[in-house]
Amino acid sequence: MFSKRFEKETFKQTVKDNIRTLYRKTIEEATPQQLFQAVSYAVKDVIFDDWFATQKAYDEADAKTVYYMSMEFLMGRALGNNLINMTVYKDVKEALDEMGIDLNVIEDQEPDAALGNGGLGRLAACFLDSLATLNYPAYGCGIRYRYGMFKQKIENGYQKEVPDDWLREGNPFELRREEYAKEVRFGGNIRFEKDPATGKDIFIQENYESVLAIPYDMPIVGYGNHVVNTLRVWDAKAITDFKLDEFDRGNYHKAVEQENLAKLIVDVLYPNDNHYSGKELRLKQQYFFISASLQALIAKYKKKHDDVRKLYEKVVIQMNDTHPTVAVPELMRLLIDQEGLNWEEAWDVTTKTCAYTNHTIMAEALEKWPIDLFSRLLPRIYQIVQEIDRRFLIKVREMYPGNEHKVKKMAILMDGQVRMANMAIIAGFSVNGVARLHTDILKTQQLRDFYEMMPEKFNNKTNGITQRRFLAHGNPLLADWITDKIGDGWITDLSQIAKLKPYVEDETARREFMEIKYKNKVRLAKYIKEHNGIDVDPRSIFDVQVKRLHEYKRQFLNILHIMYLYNQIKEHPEMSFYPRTFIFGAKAAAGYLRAKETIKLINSVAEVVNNDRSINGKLKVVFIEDYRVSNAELIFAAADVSEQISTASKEASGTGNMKFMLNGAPTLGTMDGANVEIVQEVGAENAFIFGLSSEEVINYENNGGYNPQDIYFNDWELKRVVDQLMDGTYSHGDHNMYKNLYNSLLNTQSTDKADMYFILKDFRSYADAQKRVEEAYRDQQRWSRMAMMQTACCGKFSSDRTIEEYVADIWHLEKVEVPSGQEE
Ligand code: BZD
Repeated sequence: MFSKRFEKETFKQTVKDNIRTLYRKTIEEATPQQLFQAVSYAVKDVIFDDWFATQKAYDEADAKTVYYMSMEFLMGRALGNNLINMTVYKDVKEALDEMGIDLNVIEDQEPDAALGNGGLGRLAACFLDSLATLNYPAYGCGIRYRYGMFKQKIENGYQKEVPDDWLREGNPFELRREEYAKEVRFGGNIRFEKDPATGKDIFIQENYESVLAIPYDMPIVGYGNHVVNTLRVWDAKAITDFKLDEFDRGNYHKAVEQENLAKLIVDVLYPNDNHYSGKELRLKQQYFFISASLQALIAKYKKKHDDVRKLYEKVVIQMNDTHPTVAVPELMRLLIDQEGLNWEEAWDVTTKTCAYTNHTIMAEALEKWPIDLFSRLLPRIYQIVQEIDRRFLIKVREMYPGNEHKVKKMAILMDGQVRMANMAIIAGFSVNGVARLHTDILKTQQLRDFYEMMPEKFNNKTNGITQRRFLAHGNPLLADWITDKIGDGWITDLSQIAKLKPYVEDETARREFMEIKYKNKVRLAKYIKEHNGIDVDPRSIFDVQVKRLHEYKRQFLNILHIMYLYNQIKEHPEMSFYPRTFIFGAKAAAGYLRAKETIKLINSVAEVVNNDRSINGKLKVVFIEDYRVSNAELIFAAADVSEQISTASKEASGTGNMKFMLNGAPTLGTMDGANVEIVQEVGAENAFIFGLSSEEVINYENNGGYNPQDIYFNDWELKRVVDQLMDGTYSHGDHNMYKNLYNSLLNTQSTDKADMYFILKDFRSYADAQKRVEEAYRDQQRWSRMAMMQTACCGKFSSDRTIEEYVADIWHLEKVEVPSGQEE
């Protein structure tokens, strides 16, 4: 149907047929949700033909495949993106229009696949899109959480978490593959025997619990190339079926337990980002999907190859942070216990197959499992970890004789804990950071000992984002305008967007660019009105900070500055002030007190400021509820200013920064993560940079911090803002509402250092940068140049570029051409 030419009438008929067979209704009678299902099934048929053709082409090419192992894939919605990548979005829109159906409304029926927290999970999704678009054989491997990232409701200014029942209406784009189910075992004890025939040790796991892992495959459509890769997410099911007629006490209890275990394992995504919680269930989730994925990939390899010692020639495993690191000992186990390799052979395979990406330097995010928990849950795996550690420490002592300090820092097992990052580095053949600054900090600070011992492993892969979702789909007006000017090559080669640079000096082009921005602001204003009931003026500056709520990301700095501006406007009503709309979107981990208090503060400031008629609407504050991939697409398109204000050295890369840039919003930020590279591409004159450098921050930290009281008592305007946290201004007189936030700045009641994230220290520099934003915006000619330069200079930040670097330096894959599945 979509092969060479899209056949509109056939498509329309298929949608009608689907409505009739699925729901026994006519188009007119169908609900929007039913229409979404019917359209999706029509699309899915076409995708499935290409899917099988792709797998066949890969099989024939016997191509090396990357397995991207990740606890998170933050996919967002599939329908619109699939249509974009099949290059039929406009055709389908037109066909549906003729049937009286609005594609936008249909798309809005689809729940986001929110199987991730934030940057790390969304990066995995962008990578899958790029891999398929670039013709590389790839699998994403993860978990099919029953409940994804919670839905956020704001009640009385507070965040409330609501379960995300994303599968309620069924997922039209998934395929259950019962025939590829794998068993995964937990707990019990290990007995070992000598094999009388070979004399080898055999390890037998007894008294274990087990679950059956069932894969669901989701198609990942490449752009315009008929490639359809696979995201494989695992569901869990009890192995012993409930046979009530075989009822007896022991069996019954065991059956109930296994049923519960299976349900529990895949029940819910842990909603913590950049924070390690140490929950047993989390480790179960990790081992569950890793064991199943590795069993499946070895079985697939063995269909075509008989020597598993050469696995690394056809398979590479990328571990997305340490969460999948149990892949190292599990691969060792499968190779030794199931495939009969000896230790040296298995180690050779494992260390040539596994690679590790680090996403954070935050100490509280490091995974360190208590040994007693780890060894109880994964007894055989623990034995293998002990042996990996033992052999590694021999090497450390050889290289650094007498240096037990090194041993202590680099061991996997230390102080009763299993340190997953150390294991990933020791076993991985590649260790990469996600932006240049981040990788440099890893080498010189966090992972310095490892870097000194094995520098050849370390490399940088600056993150990127897919322009297909965040421009072609999210900002169709700008996408069409760009294609008009420079052709559509940018869709698969973002470096071509540099061809826009000459237009920066073209006044008409600049006016058109700004008109598109304005229309996107109107679109967002409408969304805000519908969802928040707040009127915002699309002529005001849209100043946006959307990302997870975390202290190091400093939403607190942003809102303190808004409180400061409000004081100024009240005090000097005559002062010239360009109208601003401050837009926030952020979810806080459910147990993160200060983060939740920050949300309440933002909403309270919004309430006061938005309802103060005396300021003539100069200032508006909006907190967008339930920030997620689908509304992010609208938000990036409408932003004037991109707030990237993390404490320097803390944000490994950031990827939202790149999405704003793509959509023409200059960065207001610190020299942190990928901001550094953004500034390099766009030029310092086209960014608003402020604050301490990462060296300065690290310096303070190594010398016990700084004293925020010095600033507090010497800057009365800032002191007044901080005091307003406690004086009831934003709490209807309640003096305790923000005490955790207040204390985090100045002291005292807490065990943390005061102002750990240098908010007061950076405040003045931030306020100055904000002044420069206002000045720049007032000069619309200057601003339009600056805005256009963002889009024109963002070529580097495509995930296509990132993936090509992974391929060239780490994965060594080859492209496979795929004929259309429709043409057979
Ligand atoms: O990864 C993020 C970093 O904070 C960003 O700087 C970076 O751009 C992206 C992509 O590399 N890290 C996360 O998003 N981390 C998590 O979400 C996470 C989830 C569970 C446990 C620990 C961290």
